[in-house]
Amino acid sequence: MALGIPIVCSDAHRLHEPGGEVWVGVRTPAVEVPARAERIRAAVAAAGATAVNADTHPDEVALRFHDPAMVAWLREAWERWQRSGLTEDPGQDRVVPYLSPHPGLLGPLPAPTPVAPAALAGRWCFDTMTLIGPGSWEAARAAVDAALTAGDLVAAGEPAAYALCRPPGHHATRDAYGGSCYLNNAAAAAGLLRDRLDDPVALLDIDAHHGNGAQSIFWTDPHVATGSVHVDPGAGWFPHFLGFAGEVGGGEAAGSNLNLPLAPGSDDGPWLEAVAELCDFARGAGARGLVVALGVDAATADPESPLAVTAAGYRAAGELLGALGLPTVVVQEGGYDLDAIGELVVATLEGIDR
Ligand code: SP5
Ligand code: ZN
Repeated sequence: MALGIPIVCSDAHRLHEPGGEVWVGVRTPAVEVPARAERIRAAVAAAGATAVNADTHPDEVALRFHDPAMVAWLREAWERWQRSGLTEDPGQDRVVPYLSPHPGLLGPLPAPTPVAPAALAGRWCFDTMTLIGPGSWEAARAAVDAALTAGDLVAAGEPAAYALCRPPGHHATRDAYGGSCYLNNAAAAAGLLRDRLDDPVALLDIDAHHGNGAQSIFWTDPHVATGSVHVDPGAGWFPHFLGFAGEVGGGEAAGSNLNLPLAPGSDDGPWLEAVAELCDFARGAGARGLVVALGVDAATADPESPLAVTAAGYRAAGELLGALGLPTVVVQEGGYDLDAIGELVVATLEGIDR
């Protein structure tokens, strides 16, 4: 039977060619490449999904969860980088930071906005792996449109919709980008559902890495319950500084964030127990709508994580999430094993669609 969940895409993702990632000072090949979205798109099309083009949404809706100064930087970064001559001397063809306003550097002083593009990159980017090139902004902005278009479909009565977002978004916070993410696509979808359906909504992140962006954006927001299952940052995994079980949300939203870190090597058993716990958490929060941040990098052969989830595991996760019976927007996050990601996404969506 054909996959009944519509898939929202934008060809603008192709404009974003990270061109590499700087890891421990070495420029290594990019893993967040255009072929990812092309492979997923081919697989969902083969599964019979109806494709919908992303509609442009106004900035007030698409960028509401981000600091306007960071957005201004993302929009202008490539142009300013080029104009400052850095592409010629020293010959860096992507925007990369070289220093950051480390809390230990600033002490009690606020971070001023620097003028040098290389310093601005460090002001807004929290790692060295998230490069900006000529079409990165257009692609990142279009990825938010894809998430919002999927949200529109669900708000209009579609039981579930899938946004094939690229670049991904779940590591982007209100005022920092990183982890191959620039704008938080899933947060935008959660904001739309929160406005158009009844409160509260749940945002559950099953990417192999902690969904630090939504955790941070909704930290004190009791209307969006956030949960994430991921490889334990305490065992040495990205994002290293966040994703621990003790992070539960703040202020009147205390208890509205749930982190479920797993040991490296965890397979379907513990991972699905954690997904079931996330579903119980969403039920307990009284969620009326659901956003799933779907990274398929927890899969066993993925080069970016040590989790060992199978395609059957992803299908079962889809069934658990679908059994919540909530209007659901699925947003693509990570997943880097090009030969597997199409099948993994289809398995998850078929599980939800059951
Ligand atoms: C969206 C998403 O899944 N972002 C994940 C970013 C995590 N990247 C961590 C990379 C750590 C270094 N890996 C070595 C790769 C060398 N190219
Ligand atoms: Zn990931």
